[in-house]
Amino acid sequence: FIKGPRAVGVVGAGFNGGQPRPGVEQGPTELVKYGLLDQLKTLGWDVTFDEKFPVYELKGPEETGSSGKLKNVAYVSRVTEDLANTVAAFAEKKLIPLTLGGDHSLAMGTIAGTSRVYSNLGVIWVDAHADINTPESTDSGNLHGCPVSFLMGLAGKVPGFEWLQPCLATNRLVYIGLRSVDDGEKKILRDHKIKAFSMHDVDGHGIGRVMEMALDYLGTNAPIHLSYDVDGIDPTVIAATGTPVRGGLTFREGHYICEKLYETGQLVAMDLMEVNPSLGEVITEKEQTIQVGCSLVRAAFGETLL
Ligand code: 4U7
Ligand code: MN
Ligand code: MN
Ligand code: MN
Repeated sequence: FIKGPRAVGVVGAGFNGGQPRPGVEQGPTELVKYGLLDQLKTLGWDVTFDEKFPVYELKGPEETGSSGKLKNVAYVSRVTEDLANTVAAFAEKKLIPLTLGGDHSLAMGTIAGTSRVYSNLGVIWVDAHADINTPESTDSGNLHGCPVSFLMGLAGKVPGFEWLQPCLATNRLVYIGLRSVDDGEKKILRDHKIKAFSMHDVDGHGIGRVMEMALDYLGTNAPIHLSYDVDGIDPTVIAATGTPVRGGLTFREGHYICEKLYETGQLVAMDLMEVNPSLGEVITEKEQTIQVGCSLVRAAFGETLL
């Protein structure tokens, strides 16, 4: 279905500076160790990889400084700027950049990179979270919760991030899978009328209809960048990720999104983010029962996902 050459440029982005849990920088190494590159070759893809594979090291303590609430500003900025150049170079050569994360702050780099090469780029953002906090709205200060606002220019001018100019219009992104959106983020989504299919919408319409609506919204000829945070999928399937949230996409729903995009031939880049091989929480049946009990009562008393 893919038009043009079947060539993929794999970028290993072992990086954890956008959030506090170590281990996510090992995501790309583990994916490759498992055989991902050979699997792509078996599918008939010509696979190129970036020589920076696999880990983005911290240069020194000066990179871990804060700006307001935001943490590790210089570190995240340096790595994402570098990543933008790598991704843009692959895209210019008509390779499909496949970036293996690493935490989701990396999407500042990947989407900035593809947006340089493709005009009218659309983004499908699969995630439990909206990742659209601004320097003002963020509680955690973790930049993996902020990439969308930076890309859209909603973060204002952030000292240290001069390289990143607004490159994604608020009407060129669609979310799928949301179920843990901060109050400040809900307001941003409403104010800018950003297209979002929460898990409630996936339940109501089915994933087939959701994808139809998402593609219809972005345009059937638009190049599409898929930014896939594995925590969009339910923790019963994807446990080894830093910010799991129950009630996510099933194994099949998660795959359907990818399959449908392949079928359209519109996929021009993909990120697979937030794989943290060192995590995977075992929760007792008692804890789970109490948590789900509270969650059911909150749902019956007006808690909404968006
Ligand atoms: B991820 C959070 F407060 N919204 O800003 C934040 F809930 O890339 C979580 O989607 C962000 O995993 C999660 O820290 C970022 C929090
Ligand atoms: Mn997430
Ligand atoms: Mn994310
Ligand atoms: Mn996460």
